[in-house]
Amino acid sequence: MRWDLRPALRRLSRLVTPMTPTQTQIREYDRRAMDSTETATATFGIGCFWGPDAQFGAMDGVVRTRVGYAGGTKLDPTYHALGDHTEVVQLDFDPDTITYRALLERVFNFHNPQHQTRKTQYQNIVLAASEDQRAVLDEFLTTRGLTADGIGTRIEQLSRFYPAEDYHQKYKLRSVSSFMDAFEAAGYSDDELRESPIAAKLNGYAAGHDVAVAEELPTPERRTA
Ligand code: MHO
Repeated sequence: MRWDLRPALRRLSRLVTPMTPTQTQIREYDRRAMDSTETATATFGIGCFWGPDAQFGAMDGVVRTRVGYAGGTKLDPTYHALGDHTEVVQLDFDPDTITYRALLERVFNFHNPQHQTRKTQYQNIVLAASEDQRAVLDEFLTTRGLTADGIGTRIEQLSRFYPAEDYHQKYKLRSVSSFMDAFEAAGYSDDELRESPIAAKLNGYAAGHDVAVAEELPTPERRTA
């Protein structure tokens, strides 16, 4: 067996040269990102939403992410008064780069559909936003020998998505002060940070995932101070 040294080298190179985007790079990346009128949206829950927010945000074709509560009936849920809702992540994606089906493949690779968690907050759930998504979902399940009624994963229609509190959005990114400083310097509000395409990538990066943006920002402005 041969050892793959690349992950270790990547971690090492991050230690030596941590990526720190400038406020200009942040604004430029977001200005060039695909408009939200051109993206499609996918919503699902696979446990605590911090992880999938970072994991899916890192993926090519995923343009924006936000975490929130859905799947229940309680009006205006909050983290500490969740009612019957579940923690979910919502992705805006470029359907020409990544399909809804490809996202479903990831979702089903990241959880066991034969199992379900007792606690509603962390249940596995796929919330189809349209007839089209439901058709893709049913076809996808069929090819895996599964049916919507025969699995633990909840398969439902998306009714309402409530964005979670700011401190849950881009949770991993929030722990990297150099990133947060850069967004602050760029003048981003909490809402803008939540909806920021570069924030979705940096959140994935902060969580240790591979993100293409790390290579797309090769010309950091040299600090002259
Ligand atoms: N309280 C758990 C999960 C948080 S998640 C947003 C933790 O601290 O890991 O439900």
